[in-house]
Amino acid sequence: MKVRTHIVTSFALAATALAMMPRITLAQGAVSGRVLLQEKPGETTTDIVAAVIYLVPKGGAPRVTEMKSQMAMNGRAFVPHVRVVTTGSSIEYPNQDVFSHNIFSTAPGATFDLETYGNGKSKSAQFKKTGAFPIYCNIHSKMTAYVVVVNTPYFTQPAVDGRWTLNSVPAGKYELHVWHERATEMVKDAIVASTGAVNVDVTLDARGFKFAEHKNKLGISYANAIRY
Ligand SMILES: [Cu+2]
Repeated sequence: MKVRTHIVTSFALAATALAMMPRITLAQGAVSGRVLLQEKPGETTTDIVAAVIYLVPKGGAPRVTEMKSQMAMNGRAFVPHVRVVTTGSSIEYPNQDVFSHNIFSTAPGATFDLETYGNGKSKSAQFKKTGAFPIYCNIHSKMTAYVVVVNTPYFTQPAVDGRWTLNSVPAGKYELHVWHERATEMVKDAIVASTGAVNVDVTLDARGFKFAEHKNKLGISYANAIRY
C-alpha cells in the first residue's frame, strides 16, 4: 500500500526552464532531505538508518547497472539489516559466524533457498524484480533482513540523524519513495530543478507497526519446526 501526496513547491519556474533546455546539456542537482519516524508514545527511533530513499524518473525507468552486493551473517544477524540494490543485482551472504545458517526468502518475486552452510562459506541470490523483500534464516527465527530492489540509479539510505543527500540527479520530474520496514511507504512527486537543491523532509508513521512472527521456509512456525 502506498500513500500518494504532492509536495507543494516553488519549482514551477524551474520546470518551465527545464522544458526549454536542450536535452544534451541537462543539468544535475542535489536532492536532500530528512526522514523521521513517528513512533508510539514513549518510544524512540533507533533504526532510521534502515530507511531507503529513491527517486524514480517519471519519464520511464532509466537503465540501471547490476550490482554485486553483500549482506553478512554475523552474530546471528544480517549485517546490514537492509540492503538496497538495483534490479538484476546479486547479493552474497557470507557466513561469518562459527555456526551454520540457512538463508531463504518466500517472498513472491524473490523466492530462494541457499540451504545450510557454515563459517567461511558464501552463497548468493539474484534479485530480478523490484520490491522490498524480507529475508530470513531457517534456523534462527530472529534473523530478519530486507533487500529493497529498485529500478533506478538514484537511491540512498539516511545517516543516524535521518538526513540524506543524492548528488548529481538529472533535472526532471520524479517520484520520490521513502521506505521503512515499520511504516507505510510514502510516494511523493518531486521536481529536481537544474539550478538548485531540492529539500524534502518526510515523516513516516510507525505507530501502527506490529511485530509479527514469520514462518520458516516450509511455512511452519519455528516453535513447531524440527531444528537441524
Ligand atoms: Cu541463522
